[in-house]
Amino acid sequence: MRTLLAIVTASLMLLAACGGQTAITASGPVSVTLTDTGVRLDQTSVSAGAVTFKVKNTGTIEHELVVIKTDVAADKIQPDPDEPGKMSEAGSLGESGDLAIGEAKEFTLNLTPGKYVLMCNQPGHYMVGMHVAFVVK
Ligand SMILES: [Cu+2]
Repeated sequence: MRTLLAIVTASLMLLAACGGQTAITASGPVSVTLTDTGVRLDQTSVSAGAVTFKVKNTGTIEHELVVIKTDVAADKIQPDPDEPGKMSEAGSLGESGDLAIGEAKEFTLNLTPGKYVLMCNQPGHYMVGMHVAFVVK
């Protein structure tokens, strides 16, 4: 009886250990909500690897999501000298493409550890606040 109890206890501890490990490596999907003045995320950091972004435009005009790997702060991205109202997309790894009002799209990118900025680069949208910092560990 004592042996059986020991086996059960050991099994439970093993299960607990496995559960903990799964939680640490879990990554995404990241839910992204685009409003007319911001980019909202349900999580601001994920583990490196294939990361799926589920993007929804809840605003009243067309928006998009651009994923940029950069050490520049989210509110310090440089303007694009060739396109007034738009920002430099240097370091861009991918984007949703244009999303109509109410439209949802998802896309997956292979992300390496580092700092990222997620932004909307429709003319003028970055300036009103459509950008947010994101971290891949
Ligand atoms: Cu926008």
